Amino acid sequence: MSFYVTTPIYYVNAAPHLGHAYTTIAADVMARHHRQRGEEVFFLTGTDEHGEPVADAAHALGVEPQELADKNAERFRALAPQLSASNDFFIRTTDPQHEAKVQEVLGRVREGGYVYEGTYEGWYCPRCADFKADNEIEEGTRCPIHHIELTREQEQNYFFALSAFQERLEALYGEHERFVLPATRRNEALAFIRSGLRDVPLTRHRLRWGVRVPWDDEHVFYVWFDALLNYYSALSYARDQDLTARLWPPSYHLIGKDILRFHAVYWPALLMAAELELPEHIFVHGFLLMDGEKMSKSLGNVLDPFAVIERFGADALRFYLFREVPFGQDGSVSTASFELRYETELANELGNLASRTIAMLLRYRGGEVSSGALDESLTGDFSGLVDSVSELIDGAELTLALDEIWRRVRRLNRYVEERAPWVLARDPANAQELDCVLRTLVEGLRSVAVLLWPFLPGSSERLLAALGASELALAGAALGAGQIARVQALESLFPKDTQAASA
Ligand code: ME8
Repeated sequence: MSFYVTTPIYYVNAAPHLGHAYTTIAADVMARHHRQRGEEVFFLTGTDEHGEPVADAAHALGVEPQELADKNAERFRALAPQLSASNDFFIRTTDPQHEAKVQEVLGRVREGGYVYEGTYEGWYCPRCADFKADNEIEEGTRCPIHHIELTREQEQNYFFALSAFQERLEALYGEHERFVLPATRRNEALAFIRSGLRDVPLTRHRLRWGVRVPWDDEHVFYVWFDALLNYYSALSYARDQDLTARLWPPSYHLIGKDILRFHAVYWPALLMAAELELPEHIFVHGFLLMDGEKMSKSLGNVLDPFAVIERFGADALRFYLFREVPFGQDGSVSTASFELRYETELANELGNLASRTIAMLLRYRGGEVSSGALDESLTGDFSGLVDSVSELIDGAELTLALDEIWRRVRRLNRYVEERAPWVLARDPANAQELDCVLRTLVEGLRSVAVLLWPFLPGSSERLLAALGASELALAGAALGAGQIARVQALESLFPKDTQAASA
């Protein structure tokens, strides 16, 4: 079994921000979960460095595009480890191996008869690097996404015969209900296809900053075709050996809703033209809305991922984003709601559960955990949990998966209150019962920690180390599958005094 997941490659025209962090974390959660299943996983992210978005930004700064690309690509590369993202490779579209692969594949598309010369005339947004159809234009001939004025382009181009794939794309959507997820995005893409596909420019004549077209020196490839092919090219040079046969096609492309058409329409058509297998799923998430209506005292009013990580750690950011905004939908994020969730959920619910459980075992049993059966009043509430979390993550339902686990964190907290070990500890006649309660509790804690690892990798590892149970495999995640012998003291997982955390 292999699992290949990608993020979009990000434009290097500006610095990384929370939106980029969001998709990268989502891909990381999926990658980590599949590694826990023992699958061969490949997680790809990187930067999109050609085309007008970058050339124009460099021009405005008075530097060469390559210089801007080099500088900002490093910032994106550095973002991944800051987020605790475990990507297997970081691709840059200025990598010579990528450029050669783009030339090879698009040369093949031309040989297949899907490329012809023509004149493009129409509206173009240089920030999207996108040709806009008349019905996509905002009032005042503006871009519906960037709200800047569109330019009128007329140039001699090579075209990609997208319209030749009309029927095959409709058939693809008919046969593979879950090719694009969620269903609302699938319907949107299908409606676009059904409205009638027009051929699109494959090359640009005026622009110099791009991959050279091998059959015509005057042209570079249109940046979107160059960019999309990163998902394919990376496998051929990320390692010493070519991984394509082992890992192609991708299991999941994760993207934001802004780039749906490129991925859900152009990309499968291009792959069909190149006779390559299609990805299994494209999951389209919503937008994080950063209006920050409510201001937090310590973080200001814009949720800056770097500030959050520095003060609260990457885990807290990872958790917050998937708790706060249902993955797949748009949703607002703010520093105030971040701090609220940190305190009420991470610190009070999970952090306290861990510290109380360990503290009671240390106080009443010198850290030793007895062996024997678990308390059936709790085990029933955990049955089927591992499978349901796996199923949800299979469908990229990250918020629902996290919610399933979190309901068990809350269940464990209620269990502590129900069984009140501190009351049991007063009477030696209850020793057996106390042993059973503590054993059940610590095993429940282990189970949720293993399941939470994709979301909270650092905290889960610390917690599991304190439980002397560092095994992360999902096969051993179920409540009752483990046997903890003794626990060790654990420093607060989510300190409320975050100055201390960052010190
Ligand atoms: O489009 N909320 O790059 P890009 C959620 N280079 N996600 C967001 C977001 C927000 N507010 N803002 C950005 C490009 N994103 C192309 C992609 S792929 C072959 C080429 C995330 O730097 C989201 O994943 O504009 C979105 O699709 C992506 O960043 C756009 O990044």
